[in-house]
Amino acid sequence: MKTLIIIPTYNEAENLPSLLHGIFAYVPETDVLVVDDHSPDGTGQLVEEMSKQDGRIHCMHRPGKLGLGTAYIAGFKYAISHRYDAAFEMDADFSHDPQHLPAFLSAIKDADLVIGSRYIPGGSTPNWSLLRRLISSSGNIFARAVLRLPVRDCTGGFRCYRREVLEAIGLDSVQSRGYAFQVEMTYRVLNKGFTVAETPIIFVDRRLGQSKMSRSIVLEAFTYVLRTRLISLLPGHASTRVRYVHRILPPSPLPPRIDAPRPQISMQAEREFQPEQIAANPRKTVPFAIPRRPTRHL
Ligand SMILES: Nc1nc2c(ncn2[C@@H]2O[C@H](COP(=O)(O)OP(=O)(O)O)[C@@H](O)[C@H]2O)c(=O)[nH]1
Ligand SMILES: [Mg+2]
Repeated sequence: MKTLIIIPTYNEAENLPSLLHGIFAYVPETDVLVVDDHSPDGTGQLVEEMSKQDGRIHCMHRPGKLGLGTAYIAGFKYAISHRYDAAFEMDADFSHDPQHLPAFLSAIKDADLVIGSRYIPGGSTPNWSLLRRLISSSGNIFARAVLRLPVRDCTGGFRCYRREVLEAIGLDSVQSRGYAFQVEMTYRVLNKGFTVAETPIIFVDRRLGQSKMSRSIVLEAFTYVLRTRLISLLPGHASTRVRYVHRILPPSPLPPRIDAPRPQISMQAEREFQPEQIAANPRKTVPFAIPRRPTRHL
């Protein structure tokens, strides 16, 4: 199965080299597409340089910060036009642990969309504050109840879609950008009658860099859910509702942990980290080798 992992980035230069190392350590056969929104910290140049050294790494540059939702749409269109069989959504900040990737790849053989779920047995959010846990879980309960979705984690952004799904759901009319984007995609996929499976993930908070979560993103999700429910009550809509196909998968054994070497920058250098330095010499920030694709013996 030809697979693409789409990673939207905005100021993730600190995370990306070790994340790519982790991804290729667990799933060496996949390709990666980084969709960078002209990050001021030089993430785009860094990935550009890495892509010259490794054919599995691809980069899409956009002129400015255009939002997570549109970054994924651009990535999905790339996956469709390059005939990938499946495409992942994955964050750059290590909240989505590459160790879970093999479980997704095995689950996508029997499902059209696999969602990494924090809210099923085996899933968790171990280092979240009580407040963040409350916002996320109540948001999920609200979306599930109002839109009548069977999916436990409909805001989660660690996912794998089959290409046929991306081709069928009308990517051009997707409007949402933040957490609402994940809810909207889930709703569209289920309403087209595709099979959705949830696999448990342990979601850890970002180690480096800053979250781009904001109050307006939470508000967008709230209004999307209400608006969509109201529209579904209009005459003509109820009849289009299909039977949802949804499965909750048990935790599968994780592969042995492979620790990615951290970039060898001292605390001092990290504090004085200058974006221009990356732009001038990106290779300096990649002090370790990325695992190679295994040689095929035909
Ligand atoms: N291309 C692009 N990536 C973004 C944008 N906003 C956030 N991201 C990336 O989306 C992922 C999730 O964002 P993050 O800040 O971790 O959100 P949080 O996990 O909800 O706190 C990270 O890889 C970010 O770099 C954006 O406007 N454009
Ligand atoms: Mg994050």
